Amino acid sequence: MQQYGLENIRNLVLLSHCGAGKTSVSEAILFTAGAITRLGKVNDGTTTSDYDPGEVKRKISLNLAILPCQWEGTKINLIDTPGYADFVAEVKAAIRVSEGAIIVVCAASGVEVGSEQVWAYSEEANLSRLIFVNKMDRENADFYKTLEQVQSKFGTRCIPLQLPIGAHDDFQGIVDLLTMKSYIGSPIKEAEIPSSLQDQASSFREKLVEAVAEIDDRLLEKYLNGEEFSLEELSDGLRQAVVSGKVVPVLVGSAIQNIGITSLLAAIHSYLPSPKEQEIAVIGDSDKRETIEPSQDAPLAALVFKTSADPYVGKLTYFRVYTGGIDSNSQVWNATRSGVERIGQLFILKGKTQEPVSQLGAGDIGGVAKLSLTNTGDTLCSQAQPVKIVPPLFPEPTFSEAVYPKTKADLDKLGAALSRLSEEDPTLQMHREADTGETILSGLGETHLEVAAEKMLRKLGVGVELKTPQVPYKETVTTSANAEYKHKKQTGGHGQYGHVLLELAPLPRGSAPEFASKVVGGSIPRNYIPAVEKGVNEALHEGVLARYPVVDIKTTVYDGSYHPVDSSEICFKIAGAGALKKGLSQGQPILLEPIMNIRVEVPESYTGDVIGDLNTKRARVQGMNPEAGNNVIEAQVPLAEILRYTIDLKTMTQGRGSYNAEFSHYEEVPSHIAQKIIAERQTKKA
Ligand SMILES: Nc1nc2c(ncn2[C@@H]2O[C@H](COP(=O)(O)OP(=O)(O)O)[C@@H](O)[C@H]2O)c(=O)[nH]1
Ligand SMILES: [Mg+2]
Repeated sequence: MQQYGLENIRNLVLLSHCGAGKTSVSEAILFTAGAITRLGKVNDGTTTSDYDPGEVKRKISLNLAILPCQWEGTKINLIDTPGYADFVAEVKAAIRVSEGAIIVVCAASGVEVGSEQVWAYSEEANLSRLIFVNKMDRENADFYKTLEQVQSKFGTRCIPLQLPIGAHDDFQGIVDLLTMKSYIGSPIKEAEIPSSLQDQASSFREKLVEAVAEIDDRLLEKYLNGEEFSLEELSDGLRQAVVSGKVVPVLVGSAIQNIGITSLLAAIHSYLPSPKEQEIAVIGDSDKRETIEPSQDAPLAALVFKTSADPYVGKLTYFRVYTGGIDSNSQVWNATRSGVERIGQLFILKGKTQEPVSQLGAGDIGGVAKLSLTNTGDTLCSQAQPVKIVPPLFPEPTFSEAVYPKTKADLDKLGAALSRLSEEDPTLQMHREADTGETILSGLGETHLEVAAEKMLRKLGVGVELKTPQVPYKETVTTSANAEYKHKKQTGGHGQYGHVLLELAPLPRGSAPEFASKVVGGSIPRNYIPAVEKGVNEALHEGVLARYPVVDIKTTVYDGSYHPVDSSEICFKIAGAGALKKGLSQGQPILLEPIMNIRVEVPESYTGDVIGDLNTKRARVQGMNPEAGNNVIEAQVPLAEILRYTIDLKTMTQGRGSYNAEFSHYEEVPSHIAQKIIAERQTKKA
């Protein structure tokens, strides 16, 4: 197995809106580099990247995929990512372990919202970038219109390195503005620039040269003196400009026709940085951000960026080595969890296949099966020199559904299956809602949870149905009330007797339940009072309106009577519960609902729509503040109104909005809505 030096590796992520062609471009790159012998197609489910049955079925990527290939002695680890926003965790993880990115833009659809989003992520992560304008063979493809969009949305540092020759049915190849040659067809043939394109090529080359000249004083001086750059000077200057992020070259081609891909590979190899050129962000003492230098000779530091349940090897851990190396069948230190981890066989990952290797060196990406301690985000290192690499940051789940197992067998396996899933996907979380008894699965959207449910069935054999979660309504009383209940039975032999008088009083919202005894003169013997309390507490679990738990209430037992022979604890428990139910009915009961504090962040232009929509959801808007180019709207809104807000907001803002919500307090449900809820509960019970 050949080990690559740090400077002979490229880790790069493919990013774009869903459908721009990331998976097709990565397939074409693998094919062109000779890593695969057949060019697969997304529509046939035959690509190296989209191998998961869920991906084949939907014809979209759901997971990141590691796709290594070699080009001129350099190992290129492509990381294909999903474009669909529900799977952004995969994008975040891939970005974290890459030095460079290819932003794929469709020549017909232009820059779509998903591409703006991932552009912002790559900006945040400071990735060196290339833009690939794909699908030049498509009917409405327009390179220059797309370029205008690219420059207006991503800035004028996006400068063409190539121009297309022809378009649509007649797309033939590209003009390279550095070499000033044409590269036609697939397999590629070098030719002169067509005469019709010569003027355009010269003028675009001039812009490129000017941008490169600005990268360093020596070049600038030469440029200002009107001297020509050599090809080497240009190429070195461009590399410097791309690595530092000052220039983002725009390339063009067609993944489906495999045109422009050789030049794309060459650009990846020539212009994108190697792991040697990126400092490693680590977490120092007292959580301070620090950096360390990439090095092959230093002790091991590797970051785990993904964990998956592989159908053949089981739990599969994806890691990127930053310093040193890692060996098969060794021991490493997990600095995040402070424990020793046993490493078995190491693999190079290539889509769904794993190729065993004995060692992986700094800069490279690999996998290992069946780690016991380690999870996504952890750092593996040497115990003598522990380090913690900054892990990927994942968004918090915002969309929840209740999970109902289909059969008794499914129920038994549910807990284990859900924890496997959330281990695999950091944006999936589950919890049991004590108030409703439901198991709640939370993620980033409807498709995300749907895919999780499918995965649970396919990989773990657990069938579930997903439903909108129940709202944990509660009940309380609004006035004080006195109630009496006598439990008395005479059924031959020993009778039953318990008699209780209670006073119920409302407490402020959010109070702890209170119980007191004011019984005097032993009308109820002291040893029966706990039984009364137990009866009351059990009865509080189900109110009289709609069987929701009763809260914010003080119960005082103040009188009663007993029978020396027939009374027992159970009799007083029954009497306590009975008196409480009666008291609740007399206390003008109401229904309470959870109110959430919601914080919605949207671009300025959507503010009106979002506030209008919040108003239809019974929200009280409390503030609006501009923040980092967006508007932040703060409001209080009933939980019942925002159970599917993730989807509503996505539709309203084309995915540009985000929000989070947390519980604030309980409030009375307006009576016309309460009536509906009560009626629904009654029909459900019937
Ligand atoms: N005409 C044409 N179609 C393409 C090209 N690249 C991708 N496609 C199609 O566009 C769709 C989405 O491609 P895919 O690679 O899955 O995009 P991704 O979501 O960015 O990974 C598929 O139907 C592809 O066949 C291209 O260069 N030309
Ligand atoms: Mg894809």
